[in-house]
Amino acid sequence: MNNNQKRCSGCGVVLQDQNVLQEGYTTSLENDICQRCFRLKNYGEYQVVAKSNDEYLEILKQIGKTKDLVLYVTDLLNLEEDILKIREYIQNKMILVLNKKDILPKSVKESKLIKYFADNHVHFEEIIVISVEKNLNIDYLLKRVKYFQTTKNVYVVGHTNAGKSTLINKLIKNYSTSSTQELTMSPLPSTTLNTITIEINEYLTLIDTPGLVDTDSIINYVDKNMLKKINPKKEIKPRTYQLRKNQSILIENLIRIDYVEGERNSFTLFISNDLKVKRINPKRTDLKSLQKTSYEIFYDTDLVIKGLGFVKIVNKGKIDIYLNQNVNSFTRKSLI
Ligand SMILES: Nc1nc2c(ncn2[C@@H]2O[C@H](COP(=O)(O)OP(=O)(O)OP(=O)(O)O)[C@@H](O)[C@H]2O)c(=O)[nH]1
Ligand SMILES: [Mg+2]
Repeated sequence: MNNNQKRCSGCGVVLQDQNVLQEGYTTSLENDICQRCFRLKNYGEYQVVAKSNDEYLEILKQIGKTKDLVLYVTDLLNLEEDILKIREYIQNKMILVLNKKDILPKSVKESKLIKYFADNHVHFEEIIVISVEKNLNIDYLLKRVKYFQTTKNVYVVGHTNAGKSTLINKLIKNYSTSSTQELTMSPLPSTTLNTITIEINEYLTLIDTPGLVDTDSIINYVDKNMLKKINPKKEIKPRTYQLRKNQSILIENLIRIDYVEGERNSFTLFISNDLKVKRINPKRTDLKSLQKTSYEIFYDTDLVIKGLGFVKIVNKGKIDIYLNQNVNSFTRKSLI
């Protein structure tokens, strides 16, 4: 990248005034942000950008060459299947930041979430549960950043939509002495398009990054209205369904879960309250044309649907799930 080129202060893309259809377009190079960020900030109007992960992996490799502290931000509702994957690229000192605590039920204890990862033998300097939205543990996070940082620079990495830019904006607002910059945030994937350097103060510079794109997340395959519904804005009220063998539930017109084998079982949905869920007669063929995946469930298992949330299943049994073929689902030991 040519560093002489002016970059958008919202998403990091190189600004250009030549081609409306290309990234970084602005009507005038006098502007500080691109047209896409302007529209997002002012009208909540989104324009999806397809981003390849190759560029991001290159960014991660560059970070890996430094000795700088890294904050790995993840969204608690949408934890990755393999939290250590990012470690393949960066061996730096790393703090795992579990964001969006506010959308999990209040009854879920921070200590339980931390223990879940500690028990899985993942190595981080520390695991910290936060909510940028509710300003939960942000002071503590900054204290620990100061403790572990090796140079002025601290990188913020993670999957797209985890809340990296939102976190940095909060840190600017709470602590910055020099910056009034505002990064662009949105419920869409790939909001941030390039690394952005923000000097918080004399001792701390944060570097925002675009985030790994999850092409297997449901958010890539729904329309804007559904995207708004999927993205929880409030604390999730878990919904429990007691199912017997051969009973089924539908989540909107997106997902069908059939309980095919086992004793009476409890299915608790941790998904946005705005999503409609209903029991259907299993003889109905709704969504049966979608791709089917079968799972054998053991005790206390979460069925995770990428980008949507998870279903906690208490007893053992067999289930079939029908969903868009591009969307990944997997099971894990129950988080809650
Ligand atoms: N409920 C809740 N939502 C949050 C929190 N932090 C961020 N969000 C939301 O999560 C979405 C993604 O936030 P961003 O800051 O754009 O995420 P990002 O990691 O920078 O995403 P990319 O730039 O696309 O990689 C936005 O809709 C935010 O409002 C939080 O603590 N709680
Ligand atoms: Mg961002």
